[in-house]
Amino acid sequence: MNSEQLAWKIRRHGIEMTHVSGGSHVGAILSVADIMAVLYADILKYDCNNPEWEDRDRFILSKGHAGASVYAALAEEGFFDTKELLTHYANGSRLSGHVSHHVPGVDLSTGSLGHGLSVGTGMAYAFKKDNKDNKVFVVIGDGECNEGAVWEAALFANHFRLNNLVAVVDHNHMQSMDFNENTLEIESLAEKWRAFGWNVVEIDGNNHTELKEAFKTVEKMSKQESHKPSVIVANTVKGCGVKYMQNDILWHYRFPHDGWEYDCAVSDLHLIKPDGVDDPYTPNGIVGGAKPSKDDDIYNDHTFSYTWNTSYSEKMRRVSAKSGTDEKVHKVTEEDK
Ligand SMILES: Cc1ncc(C[n+]2csc(CCOP(=O)(O)OP(=O)(O)O)c2C)c(N)n1
Ligand SMILES: [Mg+2]
Repeated sequence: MNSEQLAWKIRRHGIEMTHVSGGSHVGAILSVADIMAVLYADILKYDCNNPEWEDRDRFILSKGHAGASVYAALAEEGFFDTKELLTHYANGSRLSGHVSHHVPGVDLSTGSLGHGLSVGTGMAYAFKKDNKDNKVFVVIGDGECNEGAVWEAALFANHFRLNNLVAVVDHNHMQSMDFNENTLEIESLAEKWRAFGWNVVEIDGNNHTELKEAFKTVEKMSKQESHKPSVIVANTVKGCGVKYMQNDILWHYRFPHDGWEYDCAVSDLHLIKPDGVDDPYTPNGIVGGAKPSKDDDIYNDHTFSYTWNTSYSEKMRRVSAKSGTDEKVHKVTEEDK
C-alpha cells in the first residue's frame, strides 16, 4: 500500500474507531494521518512478523492521544488483524485509548504528554554508545511543546550530537481547548528548534511529496559534520480530511455521533479516496446520508477563549476560527474585538 492509500485507511479507521467507541481525539488522528502513513509506508525499518527485531528503527508517537492512528497503521501493515481495531477503548482491549506498548510494534506507551522525546533521545544515545545505526523517530504535538521536558530533551540531543534522532512536530496550531497562540505563545516554533541546535525543515505536513522530501533532506543533513539531530516542523490542519472538523477545536474531544456527524465524515472521506483502496465499513460510502440542519452546531468557534471564558483578555486571544465557514484560521482583527 502506498502512503496516500495508507493515510486514507488511517483516516477511515480513525472515524470508525472513535464513532464506535465514543472515544476522543479524532481531530488529532486526522491531523497526523499523513505523517504516520509516510513513516510506515516509506521511512521506518520494521518487520511486522518480528516486531522486536533488533535492527528495527524505533518509533514513538509521543502525542499518544492519537493512538488510533498508530494502531491503524500497524494493523494495515500486518502487525495484527484490522478487525481488532474496533475494540479500541473497549474494556479488556489491548488497544487502549492512548498508545500502549502491549500492542505489537509499539515501543513505548504514551499519553502523558512531554515524555516521548526524552525517551527517544535516550534510545538514540544508547544506539550511539553501542555503535548501532538504528534510527529513532518521535512524533510530538505542537501543544505538547508547552512541556518543559521537550526542551530539556532537545538540549541533550544537540549536546550529544544525536544525528540518529528525527523529531516530527505535528504543527496543527491547536491543542485541546484552543489555538496554541491563545494558550501559550510558541511561535516561531521552527526558530526555537534552530536555537536549540537542531537541523530544521518546515513543510506542509498533510502533503506526502513534501513529507517524503523532508525525510530525505534530514537524512542528508544528519550526515553533515555537525551531527545535529533533526526536526521536521510539519504544518498540518487539525481534522484534515473532514471539512466540518477542520480547525474546529470541538473535535479534539467530541466523537462523530450517529446521524449527520458520522454520515458527513464518511462522505467527505469518500470524496478523497485514492484508487486501489477499499472501505471495510461502508464500501460504497454513504448514499443519501443525513445532513446538518441550520440549528446544528457546525462551523462555530468553540475555542475556550471565545466561548467559555469571556473575560479572557483579548490581548492573549491572538487567533480565532472564522465562524460560519470552514475557512482556515485567521488572526484576531479589530473587528473581532
Ligand atoms: C501531561 C499531560 N497534560 C495534559 C494532557 C491532556 N491533553 C490531551 S491531548 C492535549 C492537547 C495536546 O495538544 P497537541 O500536542 O497540540 O496535540 P494535537 O491534538 O493538537 O495533535 C492535552 C492537553 C495530557 N495528555 N498529558
Ligand atoms: Mg496541536
